[in-house]
Amino acid sequence: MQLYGFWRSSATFRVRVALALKGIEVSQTAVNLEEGEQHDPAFLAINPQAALPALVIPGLGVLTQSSAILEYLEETQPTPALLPADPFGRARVRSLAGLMASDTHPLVVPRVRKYLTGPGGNLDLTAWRGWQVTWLTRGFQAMEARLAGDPATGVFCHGDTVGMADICLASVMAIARVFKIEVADIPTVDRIMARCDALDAFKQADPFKQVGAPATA
Ligand SMILES: N[C@@H](CCC(=O)N[C@@H](CS)C(=O)NCC(=O)O)C(=O)O
Repeated sequence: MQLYGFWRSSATFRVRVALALKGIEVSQTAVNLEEGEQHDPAFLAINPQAALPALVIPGLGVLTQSSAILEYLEETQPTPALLPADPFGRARVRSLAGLMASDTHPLVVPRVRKYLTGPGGNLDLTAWRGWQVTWLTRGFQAMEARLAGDPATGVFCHGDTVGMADICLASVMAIARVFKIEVADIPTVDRIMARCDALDAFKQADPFKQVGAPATA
């Protein structure tokens, strides 16, 4: 399989972690979002949405959208499981994952920055920073409120096994760290992040360890 990604792409981070947890090896190709390579005709032929990640599966085709890719990996290689066995637990994990990957991350992607700092919004860099801080903070605070005090929360977001919700939480934290944005008073999130940070799969997916990343944070 061939994974198209970028060092600081949060959505690609999710796929990298899932692949590593499941022990699946892929070749990786960098598409430089800073230089607009997602709009190159060669990449648009792979993903007309001009977004990362894209996973090319030989003999089958291209998968885009990190959540669809995670679900595909889960179905084709069920162990270790990234979703719990019971339907309510699975829905809870998908809901937490969606809070991060569907409702928080899309607000800070390059195309939104480009639109809001361009004629669409005329934000200067300070105002853009305020936008990033606002939406990342609200996302993490909502996650904290969901996780804290819920008996279903354990060492990780759902029980004591790492899963899809942890991957999505860590993927948004990864870009918050790249942007150097810290959110205070989210102790449950911080506790779970410390457990994720200690796992090899998350260490390997660290944006700063990817090809093309700057040497230091
Ligand atoms: N919902 C998509 C998000 C895809 C997405 O927006 N990816 C970002 C990188 S994390 C991207 O390629 N952005 C390009 C742009 O905004 O121009 C997913 O989870 O795969």
